[in-house]
Amino acid sequence: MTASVLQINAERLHRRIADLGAVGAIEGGGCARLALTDADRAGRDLVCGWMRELGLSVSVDAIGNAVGVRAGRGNGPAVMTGSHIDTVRTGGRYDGNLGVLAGLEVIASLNDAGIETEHPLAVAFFTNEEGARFAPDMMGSLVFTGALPLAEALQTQGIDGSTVGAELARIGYAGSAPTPAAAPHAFVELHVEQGPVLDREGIEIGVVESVQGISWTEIEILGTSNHAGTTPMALRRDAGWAAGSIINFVRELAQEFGGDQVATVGRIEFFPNLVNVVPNRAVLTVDLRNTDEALLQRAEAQLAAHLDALRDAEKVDINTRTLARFAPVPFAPAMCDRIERHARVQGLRTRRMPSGAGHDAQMLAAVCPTAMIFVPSVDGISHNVREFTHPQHIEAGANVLLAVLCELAGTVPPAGEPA
Ligand code: HGY
Ligand code: MN
Ligand code: MN
Repeated sequence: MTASVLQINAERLHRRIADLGAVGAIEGGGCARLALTDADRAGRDLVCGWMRELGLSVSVDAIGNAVGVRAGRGNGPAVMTGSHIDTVRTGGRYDGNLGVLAGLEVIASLNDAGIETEHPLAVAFFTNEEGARFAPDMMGSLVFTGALPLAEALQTQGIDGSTVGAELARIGYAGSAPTPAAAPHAFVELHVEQGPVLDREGIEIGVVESVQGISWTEIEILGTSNHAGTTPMALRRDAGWAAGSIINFVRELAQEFGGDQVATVGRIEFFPNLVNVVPNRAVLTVDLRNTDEALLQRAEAQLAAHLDALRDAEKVDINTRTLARFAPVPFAPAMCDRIERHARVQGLRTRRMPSGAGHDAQMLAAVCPTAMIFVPSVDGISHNVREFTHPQHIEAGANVLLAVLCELAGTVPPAGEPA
């Protein structure tokens, strides 16, 4: 069989998605495998076992990224695919996982068909893509590509007071492979869209041309705790009220900007968090994103001005800490063309689009030709146990990935078969 007619084994891919989805399974069919937790370790162990079963040589680097390599005829840089297997606390079973497992399915299909490649093929999962426990997100791929120093990543403190370095060692994934890694020949990531566009338009394949800019800020507000019943409103320094003002402000900012602007306050804590005490401290996070860097900077400036106004109006102290800041990243046009061409050859409808979510591919794009393949998320739901992608779309995405990787890696048919 030649690579051009090769298809993935759908049943095997769905089985692996179900098996990995059972690790850290939570009610409603999702997974909770926050980075570097025991559940993440269990997922890592399972996937590394599958890599070894497929005959890949597996290496783990100093930030815990795992890479399985299938030898090619040549020994040049590998054509790489992959994603992440850590999840948010209310994760679905496709976010990240699909990209890694579809990569393994490509390897398994080439093994079954006895097809070699000129370039080696690699499948990777990157540490802490979500950034939910330890910010920033895409931490592993940042270190892999040299955009974040290893030492800085290892000393990052999480929302639970632990550190990346200690947790990595505790779960046994502080590897020895050097970082940054040598650049791959190319990188392609298959991922669920996590938004409503493809599902709404009835399109099977998204050709991702870019990833939008991301700005994460942690804001600490310091006021005065006081009695809820006896303290006149004019005498309050209410950190809780100030936090609420920020939540309202960012929603109004996004509505005023329109377009691709989005804004989220996802995490908030009050202290002492009691019904009858005016909060003296509030900590919250603001996630701002836009496809346009200039607009994202304008949104950040308007938020900063609002914080200044709060300092004056409520006499509170406000400290800010940047948790993540990435400008929009364009993908290689030739790689996008390649994905689009293979999808259309396979009779699939395609649409070009930006990614609303961050991905490891946006970091790999700095070191090699990179692009992404999206498949639809039903109702655009993600970071939610109800995340779902239809089996036929999973298969379509994996077959496009197979074709693109075979073209990039240069397939060599089995002996005796026509080229
Ligand atoms: O936040 C994101 O976009 C990704 O899920 N880490
Ligand atoms: Mn993801
Ligand atoms: Mn995610």
